[in-house]
Amino acid sequence: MLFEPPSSAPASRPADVPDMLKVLVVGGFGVGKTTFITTVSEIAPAYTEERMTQAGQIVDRLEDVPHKTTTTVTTDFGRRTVGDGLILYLFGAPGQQRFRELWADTARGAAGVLVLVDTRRLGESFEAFDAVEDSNLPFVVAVNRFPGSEPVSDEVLLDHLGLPPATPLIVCDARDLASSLRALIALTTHLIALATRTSRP
Ligand SMILES: Nc1nc2c(ncn2[C@@H]2O[C@H](COP(=O)(O)OP(=O)(O)OP(=O)(O)O)[C@@H](O)[C@H]2O)c(=O)[nH]1
Ligand SMILES: [Mg+2]
Repeated sequence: MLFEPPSSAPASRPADVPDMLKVLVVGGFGVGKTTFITTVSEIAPAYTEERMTQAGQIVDRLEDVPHKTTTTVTTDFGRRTVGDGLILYLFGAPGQQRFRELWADTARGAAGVLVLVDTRRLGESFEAFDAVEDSNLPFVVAVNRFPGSEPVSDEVLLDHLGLPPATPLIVCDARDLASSLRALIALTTHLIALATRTSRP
């Protein structure tokens, strides 16, 4: 793993890092965004799930997520406290191009992004990465492992995604609390490291 975050709390925050941050959880169709926010949220999450219709099958391919019957149509919302009282407000946003108009509003004020990817369907992540890169927000890539996904090295994965080799990357299981918290801690540790670097005289 290229990026090995601490297993528990993020390092203590510099004074100029606020005690609450807005973070985005984004990714392609069915990659596990709603599952992730449901797993980590300490409040009842807010959802915008709608039943999928046959018309949607043209754009949202169900082969790899055959039990899926609903999809997020705007945002999921949850909250998680990590480390020394750092509150993360989590916004789960669809990555597909057709939701792009929502993106500016969803991303406003965000400190960083956790981008979930399914290695069986990397192509479906590209639109989400385009949106994240346009926003210039710092991000960590979280590989959400699904059954049948072939093991792939970090280097190859980042290369396929067209990302620099130093991009922070972590593996998680969005259904598992400890694993998902690790991914959130990876993101906050990354954000704190960036803030520390930029605030250094
Ligand atoms: N095996 C496995 N299945 C998962 C994991 N995360 C989510 N799933 C399953 O994948 C399916 C899709 O998960 P969602 O959380 O709805 O994905 P999403 O990204 O919110 O989907 P959209 O909002 O429709 O784009 C569900 O059936 C989940 O139970 C995971 O880490 N491992
Ligand atoms: Mg969803």
